[in-house]
Amino acid sequence: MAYAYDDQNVFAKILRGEISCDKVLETEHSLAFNDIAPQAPTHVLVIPKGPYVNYDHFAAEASEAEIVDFSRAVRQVIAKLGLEPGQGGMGYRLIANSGEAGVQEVPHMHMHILSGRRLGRMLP
Ligand code: D5M
Repeated sequence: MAYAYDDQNVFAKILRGEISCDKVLETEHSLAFNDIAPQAPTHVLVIPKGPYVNYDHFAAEASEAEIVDFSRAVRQVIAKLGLEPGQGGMGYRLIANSGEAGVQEVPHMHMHILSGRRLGRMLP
């Protein structure tokens, strides 16, 4: 089944410059900015610039260049904020809510980077 992308979602508007964001980092294919409703002292969102609905869509249809760029952009944010575990940083959590079960609210693929405090366990 084809993935239906809604270009009126808030992250599409950020990418088009129609609304502003608190930018952390930008690469050729990705953009990182602070979450508007932070759930931890550090809460950054990383999005691909391409029109992908969720992680599933992105991993299935993005080019290798986009996937590598995205993966590295996540890591660049982590390094920029000094979060690298085992390298003096306190570590972090990555979350990509996708679809209904994931309770994804914004239908543009995004990765949450959470840190700044010891996060509660989500899995038993
Ligand atoms: O998370 C969607 C996330 O997007 C949620 O943590 C709030 C954030 N959000 C919504 N609008 C904005 C703007 N305008 N700037 C920055 N962050 C925003 P989900 O995984 O879809 O539930």
